Amino acid sequence: MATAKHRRSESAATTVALTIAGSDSSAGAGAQADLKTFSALGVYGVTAITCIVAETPGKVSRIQPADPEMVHEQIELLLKYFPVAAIKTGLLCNAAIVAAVVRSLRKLKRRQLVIDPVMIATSGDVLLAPKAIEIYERELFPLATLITPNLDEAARLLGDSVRDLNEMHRAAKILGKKYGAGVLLKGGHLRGRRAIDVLYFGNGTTEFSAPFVPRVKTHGTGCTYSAAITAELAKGAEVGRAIATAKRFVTSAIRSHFVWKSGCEKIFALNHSS
Ligand code: PXL
Repeated sequence: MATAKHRRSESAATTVALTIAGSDSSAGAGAQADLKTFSALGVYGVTAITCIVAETPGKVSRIQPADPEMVHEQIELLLKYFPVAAIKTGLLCNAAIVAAVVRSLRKLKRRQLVIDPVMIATSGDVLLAPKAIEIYERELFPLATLITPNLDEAARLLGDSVRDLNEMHRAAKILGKKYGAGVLLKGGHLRGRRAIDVLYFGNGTTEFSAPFVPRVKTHGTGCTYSAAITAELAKGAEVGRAIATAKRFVTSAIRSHFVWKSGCEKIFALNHSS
């Protein structure tokens, strides 16, 4: 007969997701946002930290990359000891770290991998060394289940701007075919009445739409969205369903945001527990 102690430990086993991301001191983006999102969606999160970012929601002050071997070791250890069901990457900082991540992920047989190609913060700060983008394109993107660029990142990858919904469909398809992966192109930055994203997956495109929440200076929405997709994939959802649930989650986190007064400014943060 199972003892109470045994029953407790068995029921505590839960779905695990891994984020490979930077640490954001203000905790609205990066690994902190990913962990809060995983928890809110009932998934246990583990982390491989790629860099430490000293920042407040409006301003990146300093970035210190981790040693690439240290990034590699965190990932290897976690994959060896935890039943990781899905993985996401966030800010990978430089070419050597992207290469270290590829080295670990390439050898996984079954892979649910969401890549948020973080290059530029919402504040406009450049977060990724240009040489790293080459390795992303050549080695990391082809391993992905889903890549989640925003319009600026898609423009950088295409070498051409993406200005409206029609162009978003076209761009998602071109990038998806180019990298052999699903692409969720996020249109939030188009600033219409609705925030519309376009998914290219399988052989066609689908739209995901939610009301645009105005007057919130968001920070960490991309991280939160891709973490929520990762959590849902980890729990077994298929890609379209995972995105629909994640879109509702991020919209609600924006709508129920926190705001503080800081000198003459306001600082905003997403509410991940909404
Ligand atoms: O939102 C992009 C982002 C991702 N990861 C980390 C960050 C930021 C933005 O500032 O600091 C660690």
